[in-house]
Amino acid sequence: MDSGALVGIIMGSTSDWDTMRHAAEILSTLQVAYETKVVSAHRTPDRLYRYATGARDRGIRVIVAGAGGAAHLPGMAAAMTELPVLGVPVESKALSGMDSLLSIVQMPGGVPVGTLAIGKAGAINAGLLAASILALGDEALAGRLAAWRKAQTDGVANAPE
Ligand code: RP5
Repeated sequence: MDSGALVGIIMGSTSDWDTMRHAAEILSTLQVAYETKVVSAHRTPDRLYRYATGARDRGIRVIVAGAGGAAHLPGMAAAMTELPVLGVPVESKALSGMDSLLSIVQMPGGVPVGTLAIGKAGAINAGLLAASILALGDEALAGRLAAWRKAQTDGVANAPE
């Protein structure tokens, strides 16, 4: 079934939403249809299998996957789909997200995950990258993305006060 979503935002736990909502917010701003799901590589492996293997047929074009700690979700999703997978390391309490980052970034050659920064900046940039990928085949979205970037540039002050 095609839900209409082009970006699948998945995360290992509801506790990741405070970070991953930033990816959702930028996609909303750019009028990109997305869906959000909690999909844990460790706690719900069957759900992950169904999600990753079915995403393309449901119309998903990019997966944004956020997880913390032993953050295997993005890599395992990438193992089961040829869709682009963007990984967001969620800032963990114990190791400040370094564990998440290293778990996501060190993929073996042949199974790519585009790994972003730890935390909010990574989630925002994953949303922007997903939009950039989709904009390659969508001129209207490319225009919205260019306008968003221009507004960001225009909003930078010349001096701190
Ligand atoms: C990971 O474990 C999740 O991605 C989350 O970042 C972390 C902690 O999960 P909870 O114990 O808060 O559910 O699987």
